[in-house]
This record gives sequence, C-alpha cells and structure tokens, in this order.
Amino acid sequence: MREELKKRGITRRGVLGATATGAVLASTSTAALLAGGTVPALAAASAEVKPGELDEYYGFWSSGQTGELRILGVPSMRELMRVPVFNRCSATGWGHTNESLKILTEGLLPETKRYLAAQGKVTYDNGDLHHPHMSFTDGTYDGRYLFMNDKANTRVARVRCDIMKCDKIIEIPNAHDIHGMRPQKYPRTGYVFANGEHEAPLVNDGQVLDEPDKYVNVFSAIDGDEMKVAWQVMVSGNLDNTDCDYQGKYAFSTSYNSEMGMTLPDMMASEMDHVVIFNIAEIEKAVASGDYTELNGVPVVDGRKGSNKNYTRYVPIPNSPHGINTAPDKRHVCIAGKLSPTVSIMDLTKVDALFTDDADPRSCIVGEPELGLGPLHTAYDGQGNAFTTLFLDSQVVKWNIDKAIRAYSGEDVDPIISKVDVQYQPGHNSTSMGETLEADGKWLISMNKFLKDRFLNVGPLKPECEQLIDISSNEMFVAHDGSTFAEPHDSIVVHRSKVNPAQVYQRDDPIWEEATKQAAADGVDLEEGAEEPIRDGNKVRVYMASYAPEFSMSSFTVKQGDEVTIYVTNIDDIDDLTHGFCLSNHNVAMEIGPQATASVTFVADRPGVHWYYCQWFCHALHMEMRGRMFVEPRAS
Ligand code: CUK
Ligand code: CUA
Repeated sequence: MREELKKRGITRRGVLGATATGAVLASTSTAALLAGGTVPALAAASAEVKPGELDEYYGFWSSGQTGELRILGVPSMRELMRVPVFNRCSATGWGHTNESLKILTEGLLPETKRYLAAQGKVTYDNGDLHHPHMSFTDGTYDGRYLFMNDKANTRVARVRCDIMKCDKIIEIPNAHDIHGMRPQKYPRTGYVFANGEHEAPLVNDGQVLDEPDKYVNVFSAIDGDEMKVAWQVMVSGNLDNTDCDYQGKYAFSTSYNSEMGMTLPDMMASEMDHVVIFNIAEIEKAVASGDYTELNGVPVVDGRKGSNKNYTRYVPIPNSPHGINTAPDKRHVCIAGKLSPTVSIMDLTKVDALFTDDADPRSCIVGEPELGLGPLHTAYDGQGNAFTTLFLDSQVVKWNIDKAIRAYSGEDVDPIISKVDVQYQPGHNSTSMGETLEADGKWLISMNKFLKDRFLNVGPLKPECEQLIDISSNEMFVAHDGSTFAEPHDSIVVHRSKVNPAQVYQRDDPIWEEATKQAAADGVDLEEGAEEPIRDGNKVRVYMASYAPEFSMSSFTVKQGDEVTIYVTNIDDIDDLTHGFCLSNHNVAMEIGPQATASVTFVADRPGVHWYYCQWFCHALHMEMRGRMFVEPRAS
C-alpha cells in the first residue's frame, strides 16, 4: 500500500506540472526580477508598532485543528487573545464550565447526543476551524459577530464581538463536514452560507453504503441572528469554498469533485469542475411554495445538476477550483484554479442571464489569466488589483482585474504586476478590510503551510509561517514573519474602528442566565454569595463571590458522593481584574472575568481536605486567594 501511495503521489505532481508548464516559466522570470535585498528594511519600518502603541487593525485568525479563534494585532502580528470555540481550554474552563457546556451541547443533533453518550461524553472535544468571518451591514464589517465553521464535526459557531466569547454553536443536519463559510454581505448578515464538503446519502442511516451515485452534497443557509438553519440545497459535486455578492442576490461555491469520485484518480479525472451559483430569491420562493423535502426540521431544496429549476446554475471551471472571493468592485468574483494555473473571473452582471435566458453558463466568465502554479485564494486592494496565493510556486502574485479581462478578449496586455516569494506554500491570504467595500490596500497576510528553515527548529512538528506583506506599492515586501501553532487557514484584517469590545461584563449578561435563575430559586444574591453550601438531596450548591484577593468562602464542607456545583461571581469591576477558580486534583478550573459569573459541577468523591485557589494572578496577595473544601467520608 505504501509503495502504491508513493507512486500515486508522483502521478499527482505529474498532473500539476502538465497543466501548467507555461506558467512556471512566466512566474520564475518575474520572481527573479523582484529578488532584491535593500527594500525589505524600508517595509519593516512601516510594520513597526512600538511598545505601548496600538495596532491599527484586528486580525481574526482561525486555528484549524486547534479548534479556537485567535485575535492578533496587525501590523505587529502580536497574538492578543485565544477564544476557545470547538476545543477544550484549560485556562478558561471552556468545555467544562456549565455555561460553556450549555453552548457546546444545546445545538447538537439528537443522533450526536446518543453517539456521544455511548462514549461517556456530552460534547465533541475537537474541532477544525477554517474560516472566521465578521457579520456585515451594507457591504462592510459591523462589529456584531464573528462566524466560523468546524469541518471536523459539521458545526458553525458564533462569537460575540462585545465580549469576544462564543455564544452559539449549532451542528448542521443533513450536511457533512462544513468547510467553506461566509456571511451575507448585503443588506446585512442575515444568512451565513456554509458548504458541506463531503458527500453522503441524504438519509445517512446505513441503508445506503457504497453506492456513491446515491450520495449528495448539501449547501446550507443559516440564519445568523437565530443561529438556526433556514434552508438547504442539494447539489452535485463536493462543495469547497463559498462567497456571495454585494447585491444580496447570489451565493456561490467552488466544487472540486464534480466527478463524485471516491478515490484520488477518480476525483481528478475530468478537466473541468464547476462553481455552483445559488439564486437566493428563487430558493426562498421554493421554500415558501413548498418545493422541498423536509429533513431533520430543515427544508431541503433540490438544486442538483439537471434538476432544471432556477435554484442553481453550474459554471464549468478548470480542474479542482478552490478559493472563491468577491471583489470590492461589487462586480467580479475570482475563482482560483488550484490544479489549473488560472484564476477564472466571473462577472456578476452576466449571471442574471444564466437564470432568465438560459444563457451558456460559461458566458459569465470574462477572464481567465494564467498566474502561476497552484492558485488557492485571492484578496483585493480596492484599487482594481487582486492578490492570489500560488501554493506550488510559493509566491503571492499581484495582478490587475481589468487587464486580465482585456487580455481574455484578445488585447495584448499582461495582467501580472508583480510577484513576491513567501516561505513557503501559501494557502489563504487576506488584505486589510479586503473582503469588504472598504478594502484599503495596505497589508496582506500570506498564510503559509510550510515553514522548513524559516525559524529555529523545534522538532519534527513545525509552526506555521504567516507573513505580513506591504502592498501599498506595486512591489510587495515581506515586512514580518509570524509563527503560529496548528494550523490557521484563513484570517480577516479588520480596522479597529469597527470593533469595540467591553472592558468588563454587564451583570445581566445572558451567558450566566441559568446561574441567575438557580440563585434566585435558592434565595441567594450571586454578588453576595451564600454563607453555607445549599443542600438539595445529594446536590450541593456553593455560591461564592470573589474580590481581590479573597473568595467570600474560605472553606465549605460537603459529603463524599455529593454532586457539587460551585458558582463564582467576580465582583471586581475594574478592567483586567480576572479571577480564576481551580480546585486541585478535581479537574476543575475556570476563568471569571470582572463582573462575570461562572459555574462548574463535579462529584466530590475524594474524602479529605482539598484546596481551591485563584489561578489568575490578580493581586499582590494572589497566592493567598485560596480556601479549603472538606469532604466528609461516606459512612461505611
Ligand atoms: S481552505 Cu485551507 S487553504 Cu479550508 Cu479555506 Cu484554502
Ligand atoms: Cu484572584 Cu488571583
């Protein structure tokens, strides 16, 4: 098997090489021209953010298989925060506190709950977060929410930008492995569009197994306010990445396996794959008029190839397109070829005719420049230029959209402006405000998959290398190398004027709604805490306030076998005064932000004296911020 796989690997490179020989020559010569040593120093100065100075942009980063969202400052590339979402976090207690478990479990499908219970679990512990994107109003970021996908366990999550914490996670029924995901840009978000990447039987209960012709792929539109699937569309071919227009009419997804192949050679067999265009108004009409099948509570509309309805159109695109990005000119959409050295430019003003006049689907393609090997994703500067990552060439290419369109119609113009080497093998790129109408053409992030020799060697597992590139002139310069742990795919760079998080929590935040209700039922004020544990059969509730450097209870007593819930309310109300609660040797630890309440439940099954302590360094007497839990042994 090993030998066989190796042989196939060679075949794959053969395929890539064969489709793209011309582009190799073009790209190497441009790269040679641009290899110069003096300019990077200039660029580095513009990226410098001195100690105490604030960055101009927030960078919101995915973390791939780590499962969290990360916040960076751009251009300094300083990592500012990690927001746990699909992972388990030791510091904050995410995945362990009652408040986080509510969010992590309430959106799971009944079938998943059954499966997890059989594993002795209540939620998934892992996630694969690829695409974080902010909510839009009128074509630009509005600072309300960030949405993100989980490819590993078919989920979509939302993070509140006022506190930068996840408040909703839903598992998407009928679809498999949510990959591409983008919020609606206009008039507002609205919908969050999400691609199910892997095909499967629509009712996946074991009746159909190895019969790929009965598999389908499912595109979902999620209501981002309610965090609920509004409708789904069955399509032909895998769904990879997705984006939508600035008019609120269409969403579109790349599809890399129109063959519906189950093996590598089968998936790459045909020269052309496609982009699926979703006609939002027509699909909404189908839902209103009942032209759908309801499955797991969701209306599923049939938009497969040959269904001949006005719900979808399939535009042929060269082999295995990957990234799809709408330009801030509101008109063009770039589709990166991946195995083809081309980027296909779709003109949105020509898409109506595909639906109304049954025009040839390819008639909306108005340009297809050869840019280099392995184009994956495209970003924009708002001045008519595009930046495409070239995975195989390890470069980012800057090119002009208008020139590419003119070249396609026969004019003798070269759309390529310049190329910059990146280290190495870039996937996504993002530009400052580049996926909005306010693209400002200052910075580009190249998110590189391979590090090799770029940083000190830390063993066989290397960090990723994320490079900040100055794009304010035609020649691009790498201004900063950033390292990150596994494995960011995508990022957005948001001007700081769009985001305004709170310094402390509001006491009426819905996150600890259940704690507030339980405390009221127990006659306890969360901010005061209780003098003694409150017993309710073998359930014991302990209410504490924390105020640096003390917990309101310096000890409490329970009985072995009691199910204990500890509620801690941090009544400090100044910024950055976070406390923690860690009960040693009990697998219990959590963050309690200023003015927040957090709770955790466990079974006190270890007789003896156990210390709890604050694990956030909060005061000169932080070490003294501790107390004892006495567990009386079960009477034998
Ligand atoms: S995908 Cu990773 S490089 Cu998941 Cu957006 Cu293209
Ligand atoms: Cu409170 Cu340390």
